[in-house]
Amino acid sequence: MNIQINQLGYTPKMKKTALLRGPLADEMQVKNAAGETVLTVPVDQGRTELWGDSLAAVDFSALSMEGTYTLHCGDASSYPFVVAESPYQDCLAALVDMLYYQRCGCDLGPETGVFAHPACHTGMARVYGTEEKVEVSGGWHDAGDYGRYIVPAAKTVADVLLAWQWNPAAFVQGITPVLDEVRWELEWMLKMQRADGAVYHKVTCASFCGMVMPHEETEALILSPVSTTATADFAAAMAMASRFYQSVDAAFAQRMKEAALQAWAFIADNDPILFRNPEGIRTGGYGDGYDGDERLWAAVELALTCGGDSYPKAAREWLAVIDQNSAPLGWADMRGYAAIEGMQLPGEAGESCRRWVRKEADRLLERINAYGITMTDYLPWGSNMDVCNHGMLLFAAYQLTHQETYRLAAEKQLHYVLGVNPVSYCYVSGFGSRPMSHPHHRPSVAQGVAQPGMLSGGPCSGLADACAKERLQGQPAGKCFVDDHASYSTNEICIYWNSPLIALMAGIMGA
Ligand code: 9MR
Ligand code: ZN
Repeated sequence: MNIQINQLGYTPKMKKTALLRGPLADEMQVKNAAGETVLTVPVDQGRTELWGDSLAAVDFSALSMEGTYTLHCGDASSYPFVVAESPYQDCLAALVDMLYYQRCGCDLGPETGVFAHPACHTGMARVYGTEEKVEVSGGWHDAGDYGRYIVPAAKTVADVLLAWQWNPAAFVQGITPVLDEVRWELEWMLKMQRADGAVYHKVTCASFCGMVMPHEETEALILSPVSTTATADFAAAMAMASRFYQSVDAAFAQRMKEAALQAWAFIADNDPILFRNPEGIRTGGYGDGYDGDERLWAAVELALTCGGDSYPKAAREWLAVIDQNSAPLGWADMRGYAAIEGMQLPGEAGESCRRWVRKEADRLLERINAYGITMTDYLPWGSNMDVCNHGMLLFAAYQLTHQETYRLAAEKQLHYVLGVNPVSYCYVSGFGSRPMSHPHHRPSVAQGVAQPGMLSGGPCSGLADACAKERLQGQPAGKCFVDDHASYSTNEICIYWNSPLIALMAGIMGA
């Protein structure tokens, strides 16, 4: 397609911009479902070159009547799209349901269609290097594999809770209410904590299994050693969640707060324990060379949850060191969570976090390219996560300042993942005119159909798998994507790629 639009559409009030490429006529027509032209807009002949495309942006915000439309310019046209009050509602519910589909240790029934399966990974897990067995069933499978890892779990939980905080009304119920779904993960995380407060980094088999359904992976489960990144992330996520569940189930909230304090006591007493796969374990590493940002995030959440003097002091000490830098939101760098959450802290700590969020958002604004995202030359593995993370930060800045520029930039991140990109995909399976359809995701491959509601990792300019190397040689960064399940570096799915999209979408739906 040579006219890119958000394939899920727009609300009547939203700014609407189509991205045109190739030879352009002087005008763009908006046609309704009956094929009648309802609006004609001039096309500015100025062009921007990006990723091998010569682009022109055309504003058709004057279209505000609800309906289904297509755009036309010379020979080029767009996929059909709607203008509607709630164009993202169903997609948001599906993105949350995806977490339910990823449940481990749970009988999935007919509500999941062909993805139904008996409870998986229910055996006891052995602590690496010992004969000790621990019961750690539950949680969500991380991604296209069936591992369960604490570090990305903490990011996922934080994103979904932020989404809920930003706009609870956005969540019409899908399979489960959103807070029940997050609790499924939190209950598993609690099982991953050792008696001394430390938290095991992950529970997986020794290696990734073949493309089979979850209950067919029956190799022994192994708990990998504890790390301070996992323990600090756990402390942060538990402290944060305990505030959200206070009014729902005070006893559960108290359990999480105590678990967070125990985890904090462990990291306070220990130097960094950084994770690397031990001998014989070949599943995802989520390795990270620095745990200061995880400690900072934990300090901020504990300050918010426990109040009093001691934790705010710890948070202030950390803030004094780190707030001069940028504030990314990832699985490896949690400074953005410290910054966004820390905006609620009293006094100078809160001030400094608010400055920090604005500074980060301004840094992102400066980098926005013609396709609307802030990464141009290099797109990392899971770049769609970064796009959504950036959207979240921009949205947080909008909430703080109510400046339109931030909201519009956040919307651009959403439009990009839903269709305004150089490969014309809606990167969410089951949605849009051209959905990503062949994810690197074991249940989808086993059943021969894509599970719905999953965000693809998206372009990875490093061409980090054989399929990508073979198919994408010489492609510009934004086009380094192949909708093939063999391409795990461009087309896997993850709980923590869905989660920032959940937050971004919910935020925008309420803005
Ligand atoms: O999301 C992770 C990405 O940032 C890394 O570059 C990549 C390679 O180490 O690993 C990704 O995480 C994978 C994890 O290790 C195992 N489950 C699937 C994850 C997504 O591909
Ligand atoms: Zn499982």
